[in-house]
Amino acid sequence: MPGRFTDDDMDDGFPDVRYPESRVLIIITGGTICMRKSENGLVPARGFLKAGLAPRPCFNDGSYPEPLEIVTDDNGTRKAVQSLRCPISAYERRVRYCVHEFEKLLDSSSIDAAGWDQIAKTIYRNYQLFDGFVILHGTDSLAYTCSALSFMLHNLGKPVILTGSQTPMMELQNDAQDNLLSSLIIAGHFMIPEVCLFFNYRLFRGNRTTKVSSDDFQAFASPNMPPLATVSSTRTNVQWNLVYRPTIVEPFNIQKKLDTAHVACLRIFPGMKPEMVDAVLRLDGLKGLILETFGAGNTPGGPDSAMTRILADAVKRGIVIVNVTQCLSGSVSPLYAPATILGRAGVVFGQDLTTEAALTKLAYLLALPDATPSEVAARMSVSIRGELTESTRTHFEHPKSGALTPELSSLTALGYAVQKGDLEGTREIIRGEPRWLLNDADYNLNTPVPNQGVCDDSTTMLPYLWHTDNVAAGSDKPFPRMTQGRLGTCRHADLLTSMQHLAASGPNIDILREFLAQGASVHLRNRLGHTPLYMAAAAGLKEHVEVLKDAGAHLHSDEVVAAKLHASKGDGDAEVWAMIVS
Ligand code: ASN
Repeated sequence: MPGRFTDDDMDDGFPDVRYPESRVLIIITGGTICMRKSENGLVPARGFLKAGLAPRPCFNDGSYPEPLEIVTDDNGTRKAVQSLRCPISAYERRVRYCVHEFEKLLDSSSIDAAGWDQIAKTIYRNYQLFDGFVILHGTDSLAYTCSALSFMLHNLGKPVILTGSQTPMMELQNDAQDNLLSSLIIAGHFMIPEVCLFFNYRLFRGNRTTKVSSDDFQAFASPNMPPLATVSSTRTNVQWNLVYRPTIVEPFNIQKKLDTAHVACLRIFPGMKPEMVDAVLRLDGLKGLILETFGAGNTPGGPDSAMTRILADAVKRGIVIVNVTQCLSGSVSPLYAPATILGRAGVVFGQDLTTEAALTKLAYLLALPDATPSEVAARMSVSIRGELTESTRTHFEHPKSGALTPELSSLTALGYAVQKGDLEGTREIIRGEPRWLLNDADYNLNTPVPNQGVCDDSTTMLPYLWHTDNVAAGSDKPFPRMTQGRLGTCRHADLLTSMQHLAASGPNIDILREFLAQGASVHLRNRLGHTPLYMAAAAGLKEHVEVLKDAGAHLHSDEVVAAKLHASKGDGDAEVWAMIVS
């Protein structure tokens, strides 16, 4: 029965595989979504889980599962908190979640760098316990917080979705319920390793957003980049080819303490006195300025004007000045003389950065240890988290021609090469557009969980991968379960998941490294709930385990019990099991 554990499952701590379960932590910082009326107007109120979520059937299937543990401080102190489960989704998966409310809930107009640290630290402490994170936040400064977090969270491998609402959850007609429910479902179903903003049926890359309405339900826009996903009545459509993935083989980490105290933002207007700009640039301790210019990056005055001299002098004094446009969409560029002159004066072209992204990026870069003005300036005009469009960069785009199509046969060949340990063969298949292959493989999937119960894990997946190959080669069936498979019963998502798992337990460690370097997720789990790390340990592959751990892999909470059991019973390679449970 859905929601129950079978006897078999209870042995190893894994839930009923027919309905895999994801765990999501909801972090509440405040905002209209959790507000109630007071004599001073709307103010954020505590007790959101009990008052706002538990009474609503879409957030509570009535099963009242065991409490979940969350980590509350840097010493690793754990606290058990009530958890709730959403009903089974259209993807035949359940999302179980719990809530962490900040001590002091804010109207987001009061958030600052300390608040961003608090959010980043909460994610960091609880990273290994949850599959994804949803952050409830007011809309006023939401685009700033999304941008700041996108830079602060290094090598993020899991979804972090910020949302809020224009109307409190407690109002009869509200946008709070849909925004939160969709965010929860996306965080619990789709491995989008980005800081995202969800609002009004659209999921955006957070650092591309800006608030465009103070009262419409459509409060946010991402003028220079299409949404990462849209939610319609029947499905969530993820644009996998747009999803940004870290490709540095390092674990998740955070950078705290953005330097918002030494940056400023100034909007140019017709007739603005140069002295005014000079006064800002001479503020005590100022290290960086975002200059909001006209159109494609223009300011009043020519090469010999007072304005240009003031800006050039400030750059010489070590102040990083970044040119962004006042327009809602488009980029700054040296198209017109005024912008070209600014560039010659040392003002950095911020391309199509939003002001929110430019300001928080500058505060982030200035806070990095040993940041020099020239290094900060150089990094401001290149993308570090997909926050701007680099004119020369094309690798997020869908290939036009000449590249491998994501057909099942190609994936089968890839699976064969991975399994054989054929690094050159693997490279050959993914050559040219490596990221695209991984991205586009799941671009077509959109469904991370198969409906059919045929593909149980990567071991049973293997026959599917080998099936076409063997049929083509006219050879015998190498796997006993091969005949169970019919091509087409597995979705591409299973195949993609399978690739990572095959690489994690395959013979050639360099293939695993290659996959990681191309942005493959170490957190994707197969239908039995197993991570690549678990599969590598089960195969007794010490070096693979080390590489995966270096890339930030960890056991899912569901796997810990089983892994400890294997370690204590001395199953397989006890030393390798011990490496992942310690
Ligand atoms: N003032 C509120 C806030 O930003 C606005 C909202 O959330 N809709 O906290």
